Amino acid sequence: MEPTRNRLIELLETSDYEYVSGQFLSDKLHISRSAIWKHMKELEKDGYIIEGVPRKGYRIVKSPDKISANTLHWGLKTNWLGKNIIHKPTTKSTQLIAHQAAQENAEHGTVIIADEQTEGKGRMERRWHSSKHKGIWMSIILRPSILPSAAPQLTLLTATVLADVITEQTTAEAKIKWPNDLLIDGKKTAGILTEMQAEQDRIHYIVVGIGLNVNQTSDEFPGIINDRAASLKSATGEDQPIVPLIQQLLLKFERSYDTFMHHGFSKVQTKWESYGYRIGETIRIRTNHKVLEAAFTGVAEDGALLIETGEGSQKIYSGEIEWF
Ligand code: BTX
Repeated sequence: MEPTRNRLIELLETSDYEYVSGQFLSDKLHISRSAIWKHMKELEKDGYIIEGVPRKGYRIVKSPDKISANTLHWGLKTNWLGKNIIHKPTTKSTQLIAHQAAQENAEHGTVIIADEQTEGKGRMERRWHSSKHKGIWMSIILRPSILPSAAPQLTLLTATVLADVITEQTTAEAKIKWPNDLLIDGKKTAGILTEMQAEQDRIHYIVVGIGLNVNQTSDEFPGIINDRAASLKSATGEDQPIVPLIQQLLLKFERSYDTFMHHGFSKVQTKWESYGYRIGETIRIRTNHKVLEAAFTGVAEDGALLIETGEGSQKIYSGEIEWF
């Protein structure tokens, strides 16, 4: 990110669409007025519409709905998340870049985001379709001082953040299907991939990958997932501006993460359960050695699925669930 340009955007933003004089900007930024003008031209390349009026100054008329480190920083209200943003127009997978950056000591809260991924990753080597400009494809680097065994809690936390953002920013109703599918009207709208580098009792870093379908129309998904996938647009019929959505997601994530680090998991757990898909219903679970029929009652601290059978409460860590 260009620090001067970012500061320039901040100064223009605090003026709340009023004109800011070239002299004021040049005093604040310690650069000449012609340098200010050059920065304005660069911002226009980023998609900003800027009005410059002699003797009045400059004002931002419209900020672009195009992802870049600048557009994301403008109006981002977080304290630590996304202070460092790496934006790629196209990449294989933001997870790969995040791992590389984390190994090169990228700071806690670094965000890697792409317009398009050519080899987006799901869990267990599955693919995640990430078409150009149609969704939020991003990875967050975190360095929490928690035990590796608590890492699944962060995945559950991320799911609740996504559910909150979808519910608050759109007319759609989000549900979380265990473990981490975000559904709208029963169709997968977002996925989360959490990966970490850790020793037995210490996490070096965690990469939380978030894929959220935003502006695909229902016929834009590949054939095999067409009837099982949704986007915010396909669910609501409305185009969603992507930059404010990312900013909201980052802000909510930061708040929820801070609460989690200071006060523990219980809030996340309650929230997860309030969004839980078919919670309270009877499910059939096929594990390695048996098939169980039980009531799905919630999630445990370690991310396990909680069920209630005739013999009491049980935790399930992996298995195929059939919903009736
Ligand atoms: P998952 O394993 O739960 O879901 C993958 C499955 O979901 C696929 O096998 C396919 O059936 C279906 N699917 C694939 N693409 C989509 C899509 N766009 N919408 C709905 N369903 C789909 C979920 O894995 C974890 C996804 C994380 C994606 C993020 S994007 C940023 C980061 N970078 C990266 O490479 N992955 C993460």
